[in-house]
Amino acid sequence: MKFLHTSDWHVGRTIRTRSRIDEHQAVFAEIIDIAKHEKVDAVLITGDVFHERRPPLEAEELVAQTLADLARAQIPSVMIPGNHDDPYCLRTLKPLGDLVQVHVVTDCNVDVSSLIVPIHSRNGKEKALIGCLPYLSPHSVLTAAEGVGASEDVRLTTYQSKVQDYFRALENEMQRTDRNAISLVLAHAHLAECEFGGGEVSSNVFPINAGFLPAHVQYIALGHMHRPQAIPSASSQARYAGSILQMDFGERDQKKSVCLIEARPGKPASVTTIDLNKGKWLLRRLGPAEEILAQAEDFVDAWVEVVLQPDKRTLELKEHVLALPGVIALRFEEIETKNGENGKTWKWGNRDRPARELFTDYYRNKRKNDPDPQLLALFDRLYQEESTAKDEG
Ligand SMILES: [Mn+2]
Repeated sequence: MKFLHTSDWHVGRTIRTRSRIDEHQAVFAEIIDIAKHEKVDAVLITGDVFHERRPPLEAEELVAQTLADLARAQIPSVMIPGNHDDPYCLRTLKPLGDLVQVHVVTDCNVDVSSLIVPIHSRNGKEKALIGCLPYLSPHSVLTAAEGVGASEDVRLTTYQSKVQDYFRALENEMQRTDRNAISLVLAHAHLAECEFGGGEVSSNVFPINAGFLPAHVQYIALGHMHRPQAIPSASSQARYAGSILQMDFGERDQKKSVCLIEARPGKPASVTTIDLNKGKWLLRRLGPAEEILAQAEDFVDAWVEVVLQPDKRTLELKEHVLALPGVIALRFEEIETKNGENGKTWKWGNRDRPARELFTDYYRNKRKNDPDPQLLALFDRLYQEESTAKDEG
C-alpha cells in the first residue's frame, strides 16, 4: 500500500502580517496532484494543521476544501492535532469527515482502540492500521498533583514516562487488532535529538526521546520539526515530513517536501521524499542599498529580508528598498566598532545583546548611575512575562 505523509501545514500563518493563504492553496493543489498521481491509499497529516488555536475563517475553509478534494478523489486522509492546534477546532471536521473517510483523531481516550484507523487498499486485498497519537500537551498529561509544586525535572520525567506508556499501549493494541496488517503510527512530538529547523521552539513543548517510539511498526510519521528529516536513532523507520512552506526566515534554505511510503505487511517500508515547489521563497539579502535595488527582479516571487550595509546613500535609498515588491523586513548589518573612550567593543545594532544589558545601558545613560538590584529583578520578571506571552506555543 502507498501513503503520503505531510505535516505542519500551519494554515493561517502570516509572514510579517502578510497573508500566505494563496501560497497554501497552491501547495495543497500540488500535494493533491502528487497523491492522485501516486495513487496513494491515504494521506497522513501529522499535526499543526492550523497555525493558531482559533484560526481565521479563510484558513478553516481552505483546510475543509483540501480534505474534500482528497475525498472527492477517493483518497482517505488521517489527521491528528499538533501543539499549535486546538483539538476542539479539528473536531468540528469530524461529523462530516466520518462520512467521507476524512479520519480526524483528536482525543487520547482511555479506549486505545479509538486511536487506530483501519485503511483498506483500493483492491480490498490489503489492510493497514494507522495508530494515531494526537499531540500530548504537558497540561493534558500531568495531573494537577503532578504539575503543581513538582520540580521541572520531575514534571519532565513524569510526562515522558506517560508518553512512553501511550506509545506502548498503542503498539500493543495494533498488534492485538491485526498482527498481519501493515502498521503505521502518526505522532506530533519534539524529539530531543532532532534539529528544529524553524523559528518556533516553544518552552511549552516537552521533549521526548526516539527510544520511546514504537519499535515494531513499519513507519512512524512525525510532525513538529519544520526541517524534513529521518530519525536514524529510532528502532522503526521514522521521519519528520517537515512544513510545506518556508514558514519564516529561519527556514529560508530548506527545500520542502512530502514523504511517499510504500509498505507490504511484515516487510520494511520504502520511503522516498517528493519535493514541493509551490509557495514563495524566503530570501535574505545583504548589501548596500544600491546593490539591493539592482536585485529587484529576484524578489518578484519571494519574501525578502534585507540586511543593509550602511553607506553614504543609505538614507536616500532606504525607502526605495522598502518599497520593492517582496521586501517585508529591513534591518542594518551589525558592525563592530571600537568605542574610543574605554576601548570596549559595541555592536552596531543590538539584536544579540540580552535585554537586561540593554536596559542597564539605558538606565545608566538617563540616570548616570546603575539600576539597583530590586529594579533589575522587577525588569527581569516583567520581561519574562512579556516574552512568555509572545511565545508561539
Ligand atoms: Mn509546526
